[in-house]
Amino acid sequence: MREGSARRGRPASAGRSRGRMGYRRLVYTIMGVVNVTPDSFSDGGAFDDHLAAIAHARRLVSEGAAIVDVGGESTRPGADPVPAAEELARVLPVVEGIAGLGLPARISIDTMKSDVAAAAIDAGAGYVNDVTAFRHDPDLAALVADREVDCCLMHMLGEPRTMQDDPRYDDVVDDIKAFLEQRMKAAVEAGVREERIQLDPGIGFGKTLEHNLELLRRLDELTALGRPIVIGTSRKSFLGRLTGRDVTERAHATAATSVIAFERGARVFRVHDVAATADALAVAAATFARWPQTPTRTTTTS
Ligand code: HH2
Repeated sequence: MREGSARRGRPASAGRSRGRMGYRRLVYTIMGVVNVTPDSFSDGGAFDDHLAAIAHARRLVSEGAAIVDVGGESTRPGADPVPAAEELARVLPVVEGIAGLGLPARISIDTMKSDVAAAAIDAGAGYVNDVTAFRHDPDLAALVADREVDCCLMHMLGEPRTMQDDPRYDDVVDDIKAFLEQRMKAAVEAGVREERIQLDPGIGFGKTLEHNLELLRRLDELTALGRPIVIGTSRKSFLGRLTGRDVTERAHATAATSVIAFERGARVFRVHDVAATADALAVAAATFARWPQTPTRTTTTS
């Protein structure tokens, strides 16, 4: 997948079509989160009704998401694994429903299991977001290669149940960079084309507050890997520690980290609060990337 159009409400693919201005420069992509789980850390239970999840995806796209990331297994610290059949029962009707809407956005399946990813791809997903970077299920790499879909390989230290138990690194950025490089190499060896791969340092996945901040501060070092960097700070606990805010009140802090990450080279932003981050990135892109923004809608307050 290429990076998405900077224009709000436009999908990544909008950047590929020739319009009046010719090919648009591709600046960033917002990936909106659709969790179909009872226990996700910030929105667990909010969208476990399939119709509510589908409607939520529609709303995220109207707010500027070019990808919707559908997940059926929480990876919050301490989470227990979910059997594939249960995960499939959660996500498949939602992927089918979103695909049926014909939204101007791509569907991502957030899973570490090849059976779940295969069914989601059959139903219309074109992107596999694996928080284990193909370590949990090596068949997932071959599936991504065979089906010629895009993927995100993320860093996680350990596994969700234990990852926040005293995480340590020699140098958090160097260690994660080496990990991502090695996982990218493994994916390519399994047949995944390099241009299909995006990389994510895994904010909050086996990281202390200081690790997360160090990663944000030095994110530009990961761009040397030559692939788009995905960043997922949305509503995470380190933002709660910094602001004192409850999990559903972290949209502003998320937008702030998205701007920092954009300035340091991140190009895909996985967020729950799409509207807030879309506004923040519109301003950031105009400032840092000299990308003039024309809003696709205007709002007034009476
Ligand atoms: N974070 C979460 C889940 N998937 N994928 C990528 N690529 N990057 C991330 O940072 C990331 C991710 C955790 O957030 P959420 O889905 O809201 O929570 P939960 O795992 O509890 O469902």
